[in-house]
Order: sequence, then structure tokens, then C-alpha cells
Amino acid sequence: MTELKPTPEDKFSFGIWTVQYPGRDPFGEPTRPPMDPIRAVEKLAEIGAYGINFHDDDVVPFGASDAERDKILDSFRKVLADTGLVVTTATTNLFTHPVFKDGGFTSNNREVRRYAIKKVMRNIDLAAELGAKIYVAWGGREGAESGAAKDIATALDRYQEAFNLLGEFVTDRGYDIRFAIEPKPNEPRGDIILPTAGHAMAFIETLDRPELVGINPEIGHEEMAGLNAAAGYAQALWQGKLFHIDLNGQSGPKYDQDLRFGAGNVRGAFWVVDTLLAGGYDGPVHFDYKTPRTEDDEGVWVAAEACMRNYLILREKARAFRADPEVQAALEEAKLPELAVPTLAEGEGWADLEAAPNPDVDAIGARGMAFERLDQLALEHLYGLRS
Ligand SMILES: [Mn+2]
Repeated sequence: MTELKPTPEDKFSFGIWTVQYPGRDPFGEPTRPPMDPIRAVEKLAEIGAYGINFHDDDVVPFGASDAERDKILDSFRKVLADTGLVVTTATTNLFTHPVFKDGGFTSNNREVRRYAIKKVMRNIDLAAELGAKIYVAWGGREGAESGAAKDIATALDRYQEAFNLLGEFVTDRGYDIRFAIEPKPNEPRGDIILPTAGHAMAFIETLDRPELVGINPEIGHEEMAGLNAAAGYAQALWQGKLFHIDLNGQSGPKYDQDLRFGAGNVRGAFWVVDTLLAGGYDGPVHFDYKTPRTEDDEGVWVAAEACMRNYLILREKARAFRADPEVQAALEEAKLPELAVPTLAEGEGWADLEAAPNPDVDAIGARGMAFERLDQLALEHLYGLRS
């Protein structure tokens, strides 16, 4: 096993809120003291992170005066310069303050919608100045708990209006920034609009500037919906829409566990890494998780380092899996190369197919697909029995 030390080429990036999370949950008060964003950045640099992502309110407290904001941002810029950490990504908090109780872009209250877009524009200005290339939009409060409370089609009109306006904003300002919508099925709302990667990608195609908008799928969010996260990542790559990723861990469809990457569904994590490598994803390898409230400050940094370490472990295992001659033979046996052959030959049309003889369906039906052997080889790589 090669040394599992993060390097800048790995592009590991963290939401600073991950390490700042003080352990507050719906049933209990924080178990850790607040963490200053400056310390979060310094420590992330120390453990080998390459970049960071932040919500406006993670750095500048909500409601701070302009003078306070300027002062805080000066020290934020300084710590970024001192540590060399890259701001890969930024995002807006449209969920904590009670004003956003019914959402930001899709709140029934028009004043809230106008304020939400303005809040995003203000932080995009900062994001652009700090060099962020991706602006994540997690609409956690865009949704409802009951049927008549939200007219979904009309709410989608407003969602579309917001992204069209923001696309115009970054274009007019000349910013090199693209948006990444982060789907989630529920929590904190009973049901959230754009609940899965598929819903989000379909929505994006309705926008004025679809090329400016992609998705930021989070492993846990896809698995909360009972979906295969790797398959969602694969489709996003296939559609050219995997603008950003949120890696974490989840154990099946239940509340949003936000475990460190590599915990929870380990097999799912292995296939996500395999998918990212196969698809040539080259954006930030970003972690979005919450250290459980059982942990103290030391545990926070154990979890942060473990995210990167687990990615490096799984990357090594995925590469070894793909390079294994037995795996290559098993892929052949399972007809994966044949899937890459177009169904019709060049020059053929439907009429040729109509005229073609039927295959020996009974013989084909009797033959096994040999997927079990292939999957067992993957598991043996994952379990450390092959390398
Ligand atoms: Mn989550």
C-alpha cells in the first residue's frame, strides 16, 4: 500500500462548516464550543487539505454590520494567503435564519425570495473575488410538510426564475463561476423540491443558461432516497453535469447521517470512487459531513483526516481492481466490452433490424451473465484480500 498522505493534486476540499459543526441536533445542545473560521482554515491546511468551501454565514455572522464584515473578511483573506488554501467553492446559507423557514428562492413570501437572491448575489461577489469557480446551491428549505402548502409547479417557476437571474448576474459581471445544485429528498423540510440528481438535471435543462448549471450530488442524500449514489454520479458525468461532489457516509434510508466519507455504506463509497476515476472527474474532491456530537475537538480532526485517508484507500483499491487481470477476464466474461458496441452496425437502420433473424433466445436465456464472480472479485479487493 502506498503512503496515504494527501497532496494538492488530490484536490481535497472541505466545507469549513464540517469542522465547525458544534454537535447541535434536534434533540440536544452543542457538545463542542464554536470554532472560529480562521482556526478551521489553519487546521485544515495543517492536515493536508487543498481547498475550502464556505457559506457566507460560516465566515461572517448573519446580520453583521458592513464594518464588522470588512474586518472579518480581511482576516479571512489573510489566513487564506498565509495557508495557501484555495477557495474552490462557495455557497449561501438560505436555511438557518427564521426568515427562510419556508425556503429562499421558493418561499411563498415574495419579499423573502427577493432577499434570498440578493444574499446569494452578495456572496457570489465575494466568492468571485476569492477565486471560487463553483457556487453550490443546496435548497434545503425549498419544500413543504403538507400538500396544499406548496404549489410545486409554481414553486418551480420561481426556482427557475432565481437561477435564470443568477445566471444573468454572473454573466453580466463576467465571473468565471458555475452553479451546482445539490439535491436532497427531505430534511429539514418534509419533502424538498429537486429531491434527487435526476430531478435536478431535468430542471437544469429548462433554464436560460443550462451550461452554467450542474449538480453537486451528495452520497448521503442519494442514499437517503434509497438510490445508488455511484449510478447518479455516473449519469451526471455522462451528461456533463457533475460540477462538484459532496462525499460523506450514510447507512441506508434514514435521517441524514452525514458520516465521514468511507463510513456507512462502504461498498457504495468504493463504487463512487471507481465511478469518479472512470469518468475522469477532475473537480475538487469535497467532503460534506458532520462529526458526531459524541466527539470532542480531537475527534473532529480525526474525522477530517479520515475522510481524505478513506478516499486514498478506496482510490487505491479501485485502481487495483481495474488493473487486476482476473477482473479484466471477468469483465470480458460478463460482456462489459460488448455493452460498449452500438446496438446497430454502422449504416444499419430499423428496417435492417426488422429484417434480421431472431437470435437463439433459449440458448441466450440459459447462459449466466457471470456477474457474481465479478462482484466477488470487487469485494475481495475491498476486503483487502487482493491488491
Ligand atoms: Mn447530508
